[in-house]
Amino acid sequence: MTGYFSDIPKIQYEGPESDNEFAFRHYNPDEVVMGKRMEDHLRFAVAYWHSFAWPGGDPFGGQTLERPWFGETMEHARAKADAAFDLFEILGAPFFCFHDLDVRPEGESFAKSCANLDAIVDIFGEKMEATGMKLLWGTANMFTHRRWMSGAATNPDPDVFAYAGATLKSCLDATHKLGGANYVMWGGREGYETLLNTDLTREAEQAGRMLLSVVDYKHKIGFDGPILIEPKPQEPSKHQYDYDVATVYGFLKRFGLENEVKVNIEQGHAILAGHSFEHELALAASLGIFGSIDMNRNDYQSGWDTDQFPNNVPEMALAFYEVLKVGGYTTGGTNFDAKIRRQSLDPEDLVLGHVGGMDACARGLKAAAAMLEDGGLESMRDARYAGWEGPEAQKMLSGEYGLEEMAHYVETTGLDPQPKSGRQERLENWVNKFV
Ligand code: XLS
Ligand code: NI
Ligand code: NI
Repeated sequence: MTGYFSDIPKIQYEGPESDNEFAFRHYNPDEVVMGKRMEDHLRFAVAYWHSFAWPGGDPFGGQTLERPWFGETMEHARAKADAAFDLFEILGAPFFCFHDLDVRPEGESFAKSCANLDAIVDIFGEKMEATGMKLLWGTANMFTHRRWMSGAATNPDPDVFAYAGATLKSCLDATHKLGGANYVMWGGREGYETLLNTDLTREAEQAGRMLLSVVDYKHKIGFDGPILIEPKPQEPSKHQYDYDVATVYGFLKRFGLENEVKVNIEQGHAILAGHSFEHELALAASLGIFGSIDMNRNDYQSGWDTDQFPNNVPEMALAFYEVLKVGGYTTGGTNFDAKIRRQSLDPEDLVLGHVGGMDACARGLKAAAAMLEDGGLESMRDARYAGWEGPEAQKMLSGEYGLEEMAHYVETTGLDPQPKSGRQERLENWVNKFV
């Protein structure tokens, strides 16, 4: 331990009865759930930006958090890396995620910025080797600096498009070098404030072209993790192009990338889009594009992306139910794209935010596994669709019966469909047995 977290012990599992706040009550990495260790199910990741780079600002005030590694020099960046790996060790989270801007100071030129990134990547490499930490994903910050104010790939200025391409290359290289399991692209400022100055058709073509180039380059360097797009409906732009899972899928189809690119689904973004989290997970699974999760909620009253640690176990249970149903993560994981509140000043707050989130996920996972093992929900759902096994139903599905054949079938049999209960309350009660 290098200092900042030195008073905080490594967090161990002590069971649900423990009174120790610096212990897990539910997350027990070695416990086997549905044939797999919890650690391998959940694949927790710590997000570098919120935990180490965020100063605690909001639209009404600046920095509240004081960290010895805050500053724009390489020395600060190295101190930040030391603190980050200390926190990873305390938590026993096996993965982390970062943007280029989180980990290195911006240089005076693009080349200097890249050199700074390379130097930090070397340090990460050594620390990962020494600790066994892994990179869940890397990504490029193409939204903070003023050059990105009108978008990156969707910018009206081709010079910014070029700068975005160069930035993506540097971050893909860094992610590849560190053995990253995925590469994430959240839309950042790919969207618009007003249609009055925006050409939707061009901007979509630009975004598609850039994504094709990313996929090309990924294959060229032999990066075998998936590219993940992270949907979000608004913020920072009034309208974000990657609105939700369905919109992203349509975009991928349009450019023939639906087998190359998957999604990173963030709980809070799902809610902002007017969906439930489990809806977005289930839809991605059904479309074959489920990749990974950003496990951070919003405040339900405030209506913006507050990026809080998860603490609602029934919500986690329904989410992990969808994850288990699709067979669990492959390359993905549970990234806490979450920040503590701006009044949470102490190193303990940062640790305990993660501990609580990990425990909420673990409880949710266990409940989800119990629900799946019981099988009640699946059999009740199957029963609801059982009629489709019949021979006429099969003919309608296969297309053998068109409208005329259906009319003939209804007329000759005198068919008179009787409504059946959707049983929602019974199903909700059933779920409540497990959470
Ligand atoms: C912002 C996004 C961002 C991505 C990474 O709302 O969640 O943090 O996860 O660029
Ligand atoms: Ni996110
Ligand atoms: Ni977000």
